[in-house]
Amino acid sequence: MSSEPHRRTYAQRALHHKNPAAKLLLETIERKQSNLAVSVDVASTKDFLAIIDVVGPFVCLVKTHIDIIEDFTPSLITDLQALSAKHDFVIFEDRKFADIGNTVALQYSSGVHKIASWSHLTNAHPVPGPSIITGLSSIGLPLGRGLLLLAEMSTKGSLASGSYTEAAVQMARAHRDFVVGFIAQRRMDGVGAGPNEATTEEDFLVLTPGVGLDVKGDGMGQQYRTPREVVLESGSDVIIVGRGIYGKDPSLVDNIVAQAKRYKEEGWAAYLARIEPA
Ligand code: S5P
Repeated sequence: MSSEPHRRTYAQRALHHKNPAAKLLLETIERKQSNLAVSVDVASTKDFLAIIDVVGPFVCLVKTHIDIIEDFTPSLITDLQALSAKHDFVIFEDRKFADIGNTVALQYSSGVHKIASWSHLTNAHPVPGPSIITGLSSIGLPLGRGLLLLAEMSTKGSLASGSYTEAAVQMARAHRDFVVGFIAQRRMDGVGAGPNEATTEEDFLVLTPGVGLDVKGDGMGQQYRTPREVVLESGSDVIIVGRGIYGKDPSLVDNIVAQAKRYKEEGWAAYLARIEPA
């Protein structure tokens, strides 16, 4: 078996992951043969639930921005959890926490959205330093949740590069029980490791946004690469697609299904090519 995580199958990697949320994601990817995550960035509860019900069969994960929803009520969460059970997908609230430990712990556990109570995965900017992980893990770890650090971003001119990215990976390495991987544009294996630091045992998940087959950007700084570039060439584990799937019109169900199938197939073909023996 290869020691490089991205040369192993999702199923092999699931066996060795101790964090329950990471394990669930890897198992779900394998079971559904899908490394596609859909990012559902719409403002109404009706569109939000309708899109998720339609794409559900094709995705391993649904990524939310719960604070975008204009008519939010707690029953939305019950409905989201029912869809997660019906279609077998993991939930990732893309909250991008970025404050001191005490504040993020409150933002994660409390307020209107109570994210920790329903989201298997969430993410944080490493900018405050390791205390952001301490704060979030005090809430999330007892619940079996997992955290992704934003080591890189998909946007033009992103400041998350070079030594910042290396420091993010070092922070993750020091908290492997709770930090299960990265939002990044490529694999982070060995990034920022000292010459004598053994990193062969680590298996961080890499989830990559900025994925599109038809356009290269959105006119607001977003940059798109294809599933093949992301999964095969850059070694990412999950492609995150938003407007590429529902963008034309959230009510065009046939088109959403067609796009979800298309991205699922592209993402899986790129993974199969990646794990092929050299
Ligand atoms: O670097 C990033 C990190 C994230 S989480 N770039 C991103 O685009 N995202 C998120 O992925 C972003 O907040 C949005 O929800 C999604 C991309 O959406 P799309 O419509 O451009 O595919």
